[in-house]
Amino acid sequence: MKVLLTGFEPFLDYPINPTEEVVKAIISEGITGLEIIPKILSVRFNHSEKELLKAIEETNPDVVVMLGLAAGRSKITPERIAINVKDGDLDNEGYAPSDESIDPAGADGIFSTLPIREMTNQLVEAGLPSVISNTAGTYLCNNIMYAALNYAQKQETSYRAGFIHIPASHELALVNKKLPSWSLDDLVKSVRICLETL
Ligand code: PCA
Repeated sequence: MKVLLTGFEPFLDYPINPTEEVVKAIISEGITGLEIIPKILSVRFNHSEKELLKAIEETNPDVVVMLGLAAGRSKITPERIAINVKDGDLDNEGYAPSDESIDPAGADGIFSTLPIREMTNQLVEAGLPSVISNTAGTYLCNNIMYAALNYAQKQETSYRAGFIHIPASHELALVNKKLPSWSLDDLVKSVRICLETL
């Protein structure tokens, strides 16, 4: 099974994005039975979606698993749904959309097609706190989750897709002192378990 695994570059007040480290670690360790293709996306409303869809076209994956930092969350949170909205803080090229649609002709919301319940169950069983999240926000993470699922619905030979938000790493929390954080080892272990449920 071919999996496209994405992370994001740093953004806003977060000089480190642990998703980059997690993707790197998963690639170097590998997971039996999965061919994992890494892709780090920029945090730019006018580019991230294009970068992702290009990677999907080039690699033709069976599954797209997207990772993002949810600074302030304290659990691993597979997202249930992406909504057709772009709204939020400045991105990395200084653009901040307000109440825009991602696809003006698209559905209001699209559900993840990953086994999110199985993922949270497996994580909790392994002693790693996890709950399903019912909102991926309206920033870049929601944007690329919506884009991947919207595009999947338009393909003949399609793929499954979904998004997992992860907490800050200790490394990031040492710089942004108010953030709850996890060890990088536990973040990597968690994403590995999520991928194994595929
Ligand atoms: N988290 C942001 C965008 C990039 C990232 O890692 C988000 O939750 O939208």
